[in-house]
Amino acid sequence: NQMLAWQRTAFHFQPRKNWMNGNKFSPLLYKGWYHLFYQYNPDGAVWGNIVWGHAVSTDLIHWRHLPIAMVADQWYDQNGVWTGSATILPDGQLVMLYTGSTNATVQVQNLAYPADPSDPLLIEWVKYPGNPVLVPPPGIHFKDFRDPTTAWYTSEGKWRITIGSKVNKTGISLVYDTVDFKSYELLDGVLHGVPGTGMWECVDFYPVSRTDENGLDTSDDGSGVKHVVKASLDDDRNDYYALGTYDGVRGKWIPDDPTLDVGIGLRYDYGNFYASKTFYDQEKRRRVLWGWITETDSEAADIAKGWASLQAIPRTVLYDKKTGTNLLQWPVEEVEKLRLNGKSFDGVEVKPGSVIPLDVGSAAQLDVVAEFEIDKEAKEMVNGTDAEYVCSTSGGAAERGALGPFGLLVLADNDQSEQTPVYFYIAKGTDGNFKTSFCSDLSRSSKATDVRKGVYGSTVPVLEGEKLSMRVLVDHSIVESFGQGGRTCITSRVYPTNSVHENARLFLFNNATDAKVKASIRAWQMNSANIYPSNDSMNKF
Ligand code: DQQ
Repeated sequence: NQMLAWQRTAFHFQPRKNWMNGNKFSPLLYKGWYHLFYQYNPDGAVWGNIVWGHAVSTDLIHWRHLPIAMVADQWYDQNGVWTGSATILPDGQLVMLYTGSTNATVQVQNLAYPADPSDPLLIEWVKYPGNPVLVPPPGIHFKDFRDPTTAWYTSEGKWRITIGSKVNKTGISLVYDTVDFKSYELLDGVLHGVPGTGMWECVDFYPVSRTDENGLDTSDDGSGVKHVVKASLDDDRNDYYALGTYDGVRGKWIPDDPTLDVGIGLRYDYGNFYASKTFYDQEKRRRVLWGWITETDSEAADIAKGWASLQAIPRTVLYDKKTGTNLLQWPVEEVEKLRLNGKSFDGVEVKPGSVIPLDVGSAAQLDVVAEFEIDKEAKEMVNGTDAEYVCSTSGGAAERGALGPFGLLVLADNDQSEQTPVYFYIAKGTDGNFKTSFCSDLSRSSKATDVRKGVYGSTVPVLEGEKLSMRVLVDHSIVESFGQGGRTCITSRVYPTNSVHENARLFLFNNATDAKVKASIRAWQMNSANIYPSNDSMNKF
């Protein structure tokens, strides 16, 4: 379908055709290759017939597709080879646990391993003859038991995993210990649970350092460490995380702030970002987060274009030492290799109610870093109000306040009849405190009528003396936005009909009524990533 062809992205990972969803198991680095195994429907552009698609990379940007790694060929995975996680043992051995949906649609956990551990491409997989290794325990519904995590080491010298589930409306994470990945012991109680959050999918559990700039191996523990619990909520299809403390003796985790618990507090991303997973990159000593970006057009459109969904640019994840309340997510540094034709615009004054074009050439593939300083006087003059500004219920970039919105218009055409604003909005409360929101408004992103067009976003912590900053990656039908160094992130799918390819432009805008802002921008066009078919010669890498 010619008309829809441009929606394919240039530097985000996607299969050549058909449906893809979350990561099959945590992506991992094995003998110098990053592996992505993903949920794939070989027969169509909608969910179903799930097998493992497989691709490899040496830099997380350029990929080579490999043959399907595992198909549904056993009674214990006949209805789908679902999400799982890999664990690399101290001797370098790789073990994999994954969820199978059985011939009776019971969710069970299975063990698999590489047929040839010396093959860095991990082409062939073997399923353990004793599968399944875990079935739903008493009290757990047979369809509520899935997505085992990477294992971590306990002080008793065992391996521990957690698996998402629910009891009534309480989302929970069950904990098992094992020594051989074949037999397991269910611990009393749960790692964590939160009432009202429903089924927890793709649970992730990992340490972050409170002191260092590097990521940590999943088994790292100790006083300089905090632990993150993340759950993908099946009910609202968003990924929520919380920071807390892990008690390894009891196998329990406690949130730092119960009002910001898993599923009721922070999200990795306030746009479309689901079923994400992290892994520890032992070579670059970083923790890398991968998320799945869904379509927000209609299923009919997906079938017409013959494919659905992409993977977000992998992000490094760190604890934010400055705020102490959130993670920092940032596109992996390798993406910067794609930058071309850098342009700078320094100290541009953007008056209230104005739009300024930024001449960067065609703007359908961009990496933009922008810094904003808001006029101090306007901030001092403004009156505080009781009303909270909430991106999702606001009037978007068209709703004017004294101190916002201001930011960038991406994927806009010349007259901005199509545009996707990414912006800050500052509001003063009656207590005199300022609160900054970071939002993306899709209401005018497309003239098409069968696409979702909300206003996405959330508040973003801004500390005394900090300028406001954002980074935006634009890739045809994806806009990934990182506010304040990655404290708040928004990934959007947008489906412009006119502001495509050469017609796509970049603008600065300020729709505040009172405040002038001064903006400094660096923008690069982005090269396309190479995503090779599996039968191409390997030396193209
Ligand atoms: N999709 C998988 C499940 C997982 C869900 C099946 C996440 O394993 O819970 O395709 O989207």
